[in-house]
Amino acid sequence: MFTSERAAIPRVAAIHDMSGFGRCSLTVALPALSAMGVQCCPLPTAYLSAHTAFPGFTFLDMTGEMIKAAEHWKELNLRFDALYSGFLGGEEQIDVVADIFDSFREENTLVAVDPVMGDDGKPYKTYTPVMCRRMRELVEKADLILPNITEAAILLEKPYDSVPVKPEDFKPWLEELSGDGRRSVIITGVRPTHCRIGQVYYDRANGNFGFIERPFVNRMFHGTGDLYASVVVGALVHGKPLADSIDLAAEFVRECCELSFADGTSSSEGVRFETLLYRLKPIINGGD
Ligand code: PXL
Repeated sequence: MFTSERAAIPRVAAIHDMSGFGRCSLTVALPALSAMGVQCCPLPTAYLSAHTAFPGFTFLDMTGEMIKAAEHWKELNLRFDALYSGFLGGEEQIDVVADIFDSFREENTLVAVDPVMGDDGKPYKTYTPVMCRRMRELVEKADLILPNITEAAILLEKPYDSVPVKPEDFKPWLEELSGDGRRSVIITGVRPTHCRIGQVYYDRANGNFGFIERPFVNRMFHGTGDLYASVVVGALVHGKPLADSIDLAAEFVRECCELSFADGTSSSEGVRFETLLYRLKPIINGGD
């Protein structure tokens, strides 16, 4: 008979879509977390032939299977160090994911919500206004959220053209998104100048606000937010502080973007991270 104790290595439930082509969501979360020495248990929200930026993508909603899989995980008494959600397949999945958080959360479980909804000031094709509004229910349950600037504006119901440029001007946004300091917040895609890109953050563990930046590689690649969030979650479940986890993820994503830009990978294909995956584990083992 199978009994589930805490795993020997950190274990993460990853609740995202599986897109067959375009390197995003589970196709980046799985390899990144595995490379970091973290067991990643996927709970697919939808299967798409390719992500939503490809015209004609197929879409299979997995809500029914998610409910059954979560019930089975409960019967197995599975325990997770982190519950990590991303792109959802439809409105009722907000309730399904909220229930999963409620039933699997333990005292030291990290609930990380990447409130995937859109980019460049626009929601993704499958996201309805109701889904975007209800994403706040998941945010309320999170210990950490990682919106990009578009998603931060949607969550705060602010127009996209009111997104700050200067990192210090994000402080009220971070404060509001943190729910009075209850959760940590990382806002990605902050562009203080057109040749820099970074993340502003609030760390609830110590009350710190910060900004971590890198040179901007001159192309936006799909799925970099998913890769970035996965590395942050992987570092956090290894016990790294938030600021160090952000720095590690920023550096890894920058390297992937640089390589992909140099070899002419198109923005919709996502970054060519495969050849650089080996870098994740030594960074973790190296401590700082
Ligand atoms: O990277 C975010 C994302 C995740 N999943 C799907 C997407 C996108 C962005 O376009 O289409 C299916």
